Amino acid sequence: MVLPHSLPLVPLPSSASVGVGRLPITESTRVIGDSPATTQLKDAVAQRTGIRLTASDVAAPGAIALRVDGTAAPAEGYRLTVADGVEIVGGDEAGLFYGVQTLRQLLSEDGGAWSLPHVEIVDAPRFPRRGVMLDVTRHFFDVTEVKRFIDETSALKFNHLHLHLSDDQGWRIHIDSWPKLTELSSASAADGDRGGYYTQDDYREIVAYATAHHMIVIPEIDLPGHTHAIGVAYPDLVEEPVLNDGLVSQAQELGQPLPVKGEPYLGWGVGHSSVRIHEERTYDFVRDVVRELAEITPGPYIHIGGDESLGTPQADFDLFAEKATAIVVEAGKIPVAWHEMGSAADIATGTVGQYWGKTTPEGSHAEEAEHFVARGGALIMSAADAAYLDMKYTPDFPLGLTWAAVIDVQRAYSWEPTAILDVPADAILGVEAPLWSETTRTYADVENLVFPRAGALAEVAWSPQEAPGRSWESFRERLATLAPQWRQRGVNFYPAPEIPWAAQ
Ligand code: TNX
Repeated sequence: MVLPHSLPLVPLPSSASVGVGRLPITESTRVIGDSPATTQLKDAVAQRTGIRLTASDVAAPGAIALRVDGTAAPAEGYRLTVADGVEIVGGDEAGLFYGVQTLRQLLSEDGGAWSLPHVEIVDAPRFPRRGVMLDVTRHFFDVTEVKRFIDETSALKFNHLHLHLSDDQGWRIHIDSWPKLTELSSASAADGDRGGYYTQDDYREIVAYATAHHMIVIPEIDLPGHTHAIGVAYPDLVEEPVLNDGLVSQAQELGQPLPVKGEPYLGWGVGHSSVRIHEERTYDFVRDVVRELAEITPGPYIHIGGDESLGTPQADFDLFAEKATAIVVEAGKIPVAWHEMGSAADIATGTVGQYWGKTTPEGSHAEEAEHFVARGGALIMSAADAAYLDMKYTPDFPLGLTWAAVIDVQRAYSWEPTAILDVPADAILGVEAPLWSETTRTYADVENLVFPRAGALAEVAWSPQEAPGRSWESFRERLATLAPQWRQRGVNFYPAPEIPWAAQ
């Protein structure tokens, strides 16, 4: 018998049974259905096999039929049957899209002939939130690169894209009411590299592309710290830099400059900047930025930052957290904040916290994160020593940092998001894997850190713990089968030695 987990699938489906035969896919295979997923399927098959499938309105032998039926599968779920023909039934359009991603991974070639294994898959995600984050501030990635990131992460069934749009090194989204942000503060990036920014039309284009791939975009404006770039454009909004010991010694070690108010900051140091907490103009600014972002963001969330505000006095930080989250609620969106904002007693009800502490919490991290739940919110788990895509794979890996951990593929795979904090299981929305971009000077560098670990995190977020094959041994065999697909699509993945990579 062929075991379900021997299927070449990442993430692992909830259940699968495998038959013995195979269904050939040829020029004469027809595609039936009128969903946008039909075109996505045809494009994916053409890209992988060179075969351009044609549409048909009527049943045809061996055809691939796609449809949505809300009674056949839950939201984002699907059933995929391969026998004399193929049927994919999505619980909704997203489910159908995920069924297509599964079919893509199942295609294989033997002696020039393409086919699919006979199989019956019933699948749905474990967590509703499966996110990736791209830091476009420390280094900037243009619209084409962000679309590539969406292509490759949505193929792994990620459904949220968090864009870190502002930080000390640059401001990356045009705001009509505060035009100097992009005029004066977008050209810079870490290490003196080239910056850039998105016009609101660029941003809309990203959102539309993400939507077509069933990803919700979460824009982040990081406040009240990580705001040096705001002061390059509008000096009256920010305080003088506060130099902490860690910052000074890190700058010395790396040979990087220290922040100077009003001048672009090109180093990697954190925790030195803060907006002015007691100026009403600061809140005019936050209100305008949030309003403009809300207008171009169809998704329900706006991320307001909150991490590492080491230069902001605690009481001021808490006051800011309360005001800023209330502003997001007023703008009709759900606030998201890094877990530190959970220190604020009256953080807006329903705010979603993003936990970036370790898998064994340190200091006040757990308490802060748990406070979001006490305030009627929920949590996204981004444990830095497991889910951070910017950590090195090995101690001497050329890209990445090590402050949280060295994270090989097995470590990214082997953690349990519900086992970290003392909250009810349903308070955990899911997982987000962030890519911070201090060390990634090109998009090829980004791909090298993201792949293959995003595959591991996709499985943590999608696959039920009890599914047969939800184990490292099975995962490494299945992950190996993605190599030929990634190579064909030009994905610059790191061929980690833990994985028995397939030649083809
Ligand atoms: C911490 S974790 C940060 C970022 C850095 C990252 C580098 C968190 C919410 N903030 O500002 O880019 O470490 O790993």
